[in-house]
Amino acid sequence: MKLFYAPGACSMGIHIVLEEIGKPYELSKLGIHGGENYRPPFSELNPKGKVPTLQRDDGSIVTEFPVIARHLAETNPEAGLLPKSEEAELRSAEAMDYCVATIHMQGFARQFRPSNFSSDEATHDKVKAQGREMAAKGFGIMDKALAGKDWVAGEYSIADSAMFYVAFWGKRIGMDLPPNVAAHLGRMMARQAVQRMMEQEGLKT
Ligand SMILES: N[C@@H](CCC(=O)N[C@@H](CS)C(=O)NCC(=O)O)C(=O)O
Repeated sequence: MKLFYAPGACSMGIHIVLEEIGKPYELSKLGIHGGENYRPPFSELNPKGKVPTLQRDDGSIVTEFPVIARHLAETNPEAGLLPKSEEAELRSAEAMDYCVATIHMQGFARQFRPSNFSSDEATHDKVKAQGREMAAKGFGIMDKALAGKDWVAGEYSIADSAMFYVAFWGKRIGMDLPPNVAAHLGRMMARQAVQRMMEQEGLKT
């Protein structure tokens, strides 16, 4: 099993899942800012040019954060990364999808890569501001979902890794995280799997 990642990118969440599972795996670092992800050999493995990318032991490739996270949790049931009740599993999937597809891909993507949303450079500040607003709204929604809970779905699950990376980004760019989201980030930072991921990716809090 090999994870293609970029330090501090959304692949952090899958890196955490692999550390929680605790079985041996390889890491392969990609320079996504220099475009290594769009050049061979990586582009031949994953033409989408994105991290996280998981290469399984038979050489096959799995992409898309929620799909990789779910696949790892399902194939390693002893790690207990999927909630036991059907309702909690539904809430875990719902939260993970919202963190990845909305908070990340709509909110943060506008802030980090405004040129993907508008080719007119004059509008980029506006695009970034709109992205910040979307991410803030997303944190507000997740704050309510986390009320009275330690973890997104009640018990710890793969959704917490997705919540972690968007909140980590929010803090890093100076956004005010609402209290339940900030407390969740603190709980995640205290987990050994997260600390190992941070150390391996060379990240500081
Ligand atoms: N839909 C993908 C999104 C992955 C994604 O956007 N990854 C970013 C890093 S956070 C990336 O690889 N960016 C490189 C690029 O777009 O050039 C997923 O869920 O895995």
